[in-house]
Amino acid sequence: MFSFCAALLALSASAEARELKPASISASSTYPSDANVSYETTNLTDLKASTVWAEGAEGSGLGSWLLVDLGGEKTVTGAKLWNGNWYTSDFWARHSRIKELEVEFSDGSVEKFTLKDEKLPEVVRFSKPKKTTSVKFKVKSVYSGNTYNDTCVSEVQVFDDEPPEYVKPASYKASSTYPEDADGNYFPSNLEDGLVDSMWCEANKAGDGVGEWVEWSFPSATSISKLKMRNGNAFSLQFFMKANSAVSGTLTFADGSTHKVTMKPTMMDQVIEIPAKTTTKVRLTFDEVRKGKEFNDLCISEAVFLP
Ligand SMILES: [Ca+2]
Ligand SMILES: [Ca+2]
Repeated sequence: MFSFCAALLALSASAEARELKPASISASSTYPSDANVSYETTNLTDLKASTVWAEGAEGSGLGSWLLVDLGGEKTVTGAKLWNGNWYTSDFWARHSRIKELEVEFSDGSVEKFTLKDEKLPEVVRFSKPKKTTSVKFKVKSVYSGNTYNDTCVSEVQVFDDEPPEYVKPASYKASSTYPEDADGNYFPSNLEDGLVDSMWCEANKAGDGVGEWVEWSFPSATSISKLKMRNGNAFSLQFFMKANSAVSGTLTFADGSTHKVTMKPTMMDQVIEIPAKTTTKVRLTFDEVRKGKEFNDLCISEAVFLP
């Protein structure tokens, strides 16, 4: 649908914990960048699954590692890895992915995981909350790429033992969802992965997104008072201008009451205050959209409700 790699997630296990912002990430080696593509470790936390780190060692990089410096002692409970090269589904198959992963903490203790060979973000949960100043991810074995030897990781998140800042939905519904393509999927769960190049897009060919909706269902009645979102296709300004974005909508709560919201025409984070409401679900129906220059589909990159 878009001529870039949207990074995309299916409904998958997510850590019920809060994401930590690493101070820095270093690596045992990094594949040399060329004029067009960088493989630097900064790509691991740039909120884009379509940018990747690749190891620069001989062969498939066994023993290569990534060291996430937490900038002080933190209690970590798990991590989420976008394993492999998520630039496109084709590139994902071309490059090697981590199979056996060793996680080492700053006290030298180690936990071992075997990752799945699937283009899905994968959560690894540590056996118990661990106090550490760093988390080292070490490649013990790989699933070989069909074209290249180099092992890639596209994005990394590390979690602590606090609840997430947003109300985590139990499930989503949508009026329509754009079909998966070479760039990935457009499921509503992309609204809460923290990434700007994964999004929900509607699939109504006749319309521009007006009347389309997304519904968040919470595990129990929960108080919400803010909608935090990244409007449109937030991959880049260029792509933001190409696809439709939301201008206004109506929130409908479990009791049938409604509240109108207005969204700013920006791909940056925005927080929309709403009257505090305790509800088991909320539906956002789009009333007005801003037309893109190239695709007549409404996309939203991130949208979560805050207490
Ligand atoms: Ca990235
Ligand atoms: Ca997203």
